[in-house]
Amino acid sequence: MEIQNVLIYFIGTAGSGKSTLTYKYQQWLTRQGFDSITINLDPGAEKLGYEPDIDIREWVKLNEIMEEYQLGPNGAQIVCADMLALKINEVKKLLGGFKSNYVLVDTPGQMELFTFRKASTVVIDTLGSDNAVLAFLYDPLIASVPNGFVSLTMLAATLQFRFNLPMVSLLSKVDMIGLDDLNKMLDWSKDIELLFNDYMETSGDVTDHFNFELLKVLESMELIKELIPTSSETGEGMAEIYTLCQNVFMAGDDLTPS
Ligand SMILES: Nc1nc2c(ncn2[C@@H]2O[C@H](COP(=O)(O)OP(=O)(O)O)[C@@H](O)[C@H]2O)c(=O)[nH]1
Ligand SMILES: [Mg+2]
Repeated sequence: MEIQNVLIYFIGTAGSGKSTLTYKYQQWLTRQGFDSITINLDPGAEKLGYEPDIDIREWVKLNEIMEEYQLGPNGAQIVCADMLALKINEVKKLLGGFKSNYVLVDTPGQMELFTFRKASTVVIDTLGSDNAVLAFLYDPLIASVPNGFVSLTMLAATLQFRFNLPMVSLLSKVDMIGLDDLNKMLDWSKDIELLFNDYMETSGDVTDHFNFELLKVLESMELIKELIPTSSETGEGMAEIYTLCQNVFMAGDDLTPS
């Protein structure tokens, strides 16, 4: 059975590896015989490292907005984030010209701009939310301590709350970390008691602000679930991303290349 225009939004904190993974996952899909296209939604991207098929910078560019409105980078980022919504119909028009199994969306470097501005809900609705999935990247440099891990999970919760879309959770850049750290994060993602105990051990007297019930709620919302280790450097995890997205949209049916 063939599906078309499934949208995967790669979302994560700045530097978590969204752009690199967008490109590497496209290369992986191509090798498997699947068509895919990439959309860059980051108006501030200076070097993407790949040529997106559709690029928001054609219409909205951070340095031009800074100049035109006499703004610093922070103010201009906000204007850009809102202008995404004004130009998204152009993106949609171009998208209509492609026939692809997968549309890989590389989101803005500063995640909070995409998460909190109303424009991003317009973007998601316009491009089509029926067949969209969020791929949330846990940056291992943040997630390797318990409070970093929990903070990222709460960010994921915020995304789920804002967009109400299915979400898959990936641990990115795993080639950069040691096996002990990797196993620790994977264990936390499967065992909230272990996460809680490690948190208590490392956080000393600030534990008043945190309790086990919160982790139970996050787990019951399916926000703490087994992380998929990925690396754009080694290619680890690409097949697993495919399988996860498959499960979201196809209830596990196999998808044969067109
Ligand atoms: N070693 C390694 N570096 C990575 C990986 N993914 C991204 N990077 C590097 O991390 C930095 C940030 O990546 P980028 O994709 O631009 O992150 P973004 O801000 O989330 O789009 C870049 O220098 C990348 O080369 C990975 O899987 N392994
Ligand atoms: Mg990027």
